[in-house]
Amino acid sequence: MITLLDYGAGNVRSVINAIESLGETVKVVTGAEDILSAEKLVFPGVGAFGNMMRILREKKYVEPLLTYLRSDRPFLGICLGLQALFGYSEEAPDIKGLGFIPGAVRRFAIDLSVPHIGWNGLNYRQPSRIFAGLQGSEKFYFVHSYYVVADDPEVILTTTDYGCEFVSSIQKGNIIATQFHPEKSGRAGLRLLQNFLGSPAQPVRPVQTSRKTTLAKRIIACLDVRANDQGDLVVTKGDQYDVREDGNVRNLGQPVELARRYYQEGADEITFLNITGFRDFPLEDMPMLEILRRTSRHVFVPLTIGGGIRDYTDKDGRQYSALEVAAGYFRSGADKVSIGSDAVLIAQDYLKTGRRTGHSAIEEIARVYGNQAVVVSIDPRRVYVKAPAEVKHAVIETALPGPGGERYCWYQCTIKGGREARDLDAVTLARVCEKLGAGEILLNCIDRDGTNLGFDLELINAVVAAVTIPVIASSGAGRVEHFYEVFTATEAESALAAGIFHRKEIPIADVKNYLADKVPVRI
Ligand code: 1PR
Repeated sequence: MITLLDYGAGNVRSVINAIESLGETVKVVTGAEDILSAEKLVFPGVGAFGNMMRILREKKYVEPLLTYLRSDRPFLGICLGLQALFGYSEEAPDIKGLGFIPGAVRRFAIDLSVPHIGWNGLNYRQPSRIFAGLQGSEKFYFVHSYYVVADDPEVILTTTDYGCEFVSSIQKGNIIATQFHPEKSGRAGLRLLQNFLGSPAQPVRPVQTSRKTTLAKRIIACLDVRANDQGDLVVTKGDQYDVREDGNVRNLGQPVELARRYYQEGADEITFLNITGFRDFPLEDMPMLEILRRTSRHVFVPLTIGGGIRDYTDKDGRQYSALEVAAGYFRSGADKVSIGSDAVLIAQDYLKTGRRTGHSAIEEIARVYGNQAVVVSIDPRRVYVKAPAEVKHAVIETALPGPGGERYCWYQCTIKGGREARDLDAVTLARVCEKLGAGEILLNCIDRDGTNLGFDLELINAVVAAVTIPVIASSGAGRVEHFYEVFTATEAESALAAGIFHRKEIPIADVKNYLADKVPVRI
């Protein structure tokens, strides 16, 4: 029996699913006595340091936790569950951590995108029983803006390189904690988790294959989901967002089965977009929540869900906040939520006043679940102009002139799945959303969607240059070379595709194998 400390702010579903998939049962802590009587305690922290410590204090978990840690019974902290062990964090300087491990938690001050999101390797500093069966070259999933600095080098188990070398796991007796998420790190993560859960094995130190670790470029499979005319929820795919063929919604498969297939084929992440979410109320859309629940039982890479994340008033006048909608998704197994239409409206409001309200969906979800949990999905379309001065938007000079020979264009944001164009450009939207707390940009392109012509590199470069958060390049992938192109001609951290995977034109493994000796990928 594994005891799991859920303080109510994060997605513990994926950790429970991963532990259960290894044949263990999980008891979730409901009171301090559960911590004190635990035999093996797992603490998956999610969200923000200050909020976490505040809740731990309110629930009177701090002392029992310290008692448990001092007794040296097996403990596995994950992500914020590692940071909680330290006394001080730059994320919340006024709020004390547990102070069990001397040191501090610092924010990345580097030249690369922050948060550090994605699959990175480990430099093994010491042997540990949790490394049994690992080769040394495996990558694990990270998502964080802060890292721990341990005063005592003896506790450092692994480090990882990302702009600097930081501590990615620690061990002190039976207390182990990782900055990465084993429950989201595919087979390698499950192995590590199994090593923790099982009876203690001989400590091993895997052989390292390279001197420094590298963050892999991520390949993301995207599943656009909606009900077809018969009312079944299907994975569909549009051509420039038109998902109908001969009047019917294209049906390219079942969401849960496809997600599982992509996980097995090596997808680094899976994104579900409820593409009619803007007109339905997602919390009433039980099938979508059920899809997430079922998927997260078998898929151990990050899951993002988008569609309909906004404030909502139901027919009886009851109001739901976007945060409540997001919470429903997180509880069902999502790791990140993606906000589309509402992000455009939020940004337009912000630009009108120049002030944050503190209550937008982006701000509220980021505050509770952390910036890394908030993706903003942008659906832009090219608009050509003869000269930059014609519009007040971010205009680029394009190598692909318009129908009238125009040499300039801007990217107009749309809402409701491309149905409504707004007076806002994609570059400004990305910039404002970063300011409000978004952790990642999912950058679609309506002109390229479903065309197989390759990614719109000009759009991607313009947005990447405007923000410091990671950008997912999306729309237009048709050949393996397009992935190479997007990773070498732009600084996009990941590339998302849909049609070529659904139609089995190019398996994910072929994309990875093609890239393997050219750009860092997770094999
Ligand atoms: O506005 O917050 O409710 O969110 C709705 C979400 O649904 C948005 O993220 C929006 O992008 C998405 N969406 C809405 N309508 C459509 C449509 O296709 N009619 N899908 C749609 C957008 C997602 C793309 C696609 C890539 C790759 N499609 O990410 O997967 O273009 O396709 P490809 O590789 O086949 O070219 P809200």
